[in-house]
Amino acid sequence: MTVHIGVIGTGMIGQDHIRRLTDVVTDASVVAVTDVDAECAKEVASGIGARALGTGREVIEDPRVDAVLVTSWGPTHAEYVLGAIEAGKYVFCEKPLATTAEDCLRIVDAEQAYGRRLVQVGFMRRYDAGYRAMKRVMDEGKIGAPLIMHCAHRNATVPETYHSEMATQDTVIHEIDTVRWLLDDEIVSSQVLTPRRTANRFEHLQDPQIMLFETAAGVRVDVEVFVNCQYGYDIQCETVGETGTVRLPDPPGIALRTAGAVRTGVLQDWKSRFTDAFDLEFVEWVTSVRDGRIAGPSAWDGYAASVISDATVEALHSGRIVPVAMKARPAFYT
Ligand code: NAD
Ligand code: ISE
Repeated sequence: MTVHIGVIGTGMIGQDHIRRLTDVVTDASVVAVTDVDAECAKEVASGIGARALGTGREVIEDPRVDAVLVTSWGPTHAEYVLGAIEAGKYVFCEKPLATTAEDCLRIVDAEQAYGRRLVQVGFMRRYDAGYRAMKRVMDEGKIGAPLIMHCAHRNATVPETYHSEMATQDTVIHEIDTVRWLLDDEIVSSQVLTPRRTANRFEHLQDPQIMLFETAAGVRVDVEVFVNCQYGYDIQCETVGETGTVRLPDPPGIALRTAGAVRTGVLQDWKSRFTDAFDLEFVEWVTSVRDGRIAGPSAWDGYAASVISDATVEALHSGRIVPVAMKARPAFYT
């Protein structure tokens, strides 16, 4: 059975996901798209033989659409995800699920009222081969109980529109989800340290930042976020356990030996670093929609990431350790 998908938001990642749904995933077909930039939507639609519709609501309500992909700007996500739930349709929403914890909770409540899972959130690192291998080793107890995690999230540069809060809301939100998933534990407090700022940044930005999380089990996690590191896109993660450590592998690359040196390239952006993860994320999502059994990152994971992100932004502003005020997880999401 082919899963017919409607896409809301045909910008950068929307176009990338449409390409993978068209060229990589079998049994999926993008049949309708929309964007507030109608010309862009038309152009994308004509490239794949889909219909360009006027609004997100029209896409959700289109009877040919089995499942909705939301890749518009963050503040518009909640309206579309809630609309899809109301229509009883599966919905994949790029991160963030919503830009406020309150809206995330409305989605969680609406999904529970509907009675089964419809929502998946785009935390694609859970589909990365390296992270999956790390999780396997940790789940098998090969390093004993986890005690400490060290993470780094480095981007080569960011535009002037990027502000200090986005280091958490847009960037470290991926580590927030990955840490919760790898440890199968909850983050209970957050602190932000602000080192000397790089000269290679726009004036308003605190860059780099160091985030310190504590989990319910007492694991301490440090995340360095450095979004103007200049040299490339670099994601690091290591767990220290009672009897060993496990580290995320670097992406494979050739080692070029020449002129008295060994050189290995560093990828330049998240798109190339996580291509395979994004591909697998959509292969698995389409299969789960076809089978009526959504299993990827849930609306609850979207809510949890949002609450932890809020605590971290508060910690940045206050300089204090901020407790995470999260509701109890409903049985629906266990
Ligand atoms: P973008 O600006 O390139 O594209 C967003 C598109 O949404 C634009 O074309 C815009 O016109 C359209 N849009 C805005 N409001 C709309 C509305 N109400 N209805 C329909 N269309 C609307 O942005 P992007 O980089 O593609 O990011 C989109 C989303 O994907 C963001 O939430 C972002 O955080 C997320 N994202 C996730 C990852 C990841 O690694 N998982 C990477 C990049 C972006
Ligand atoms: C971007 O929005 C993403 O989601 C990328 O995965 C992340 O690495 C980058 O820092 C964000 O800006």
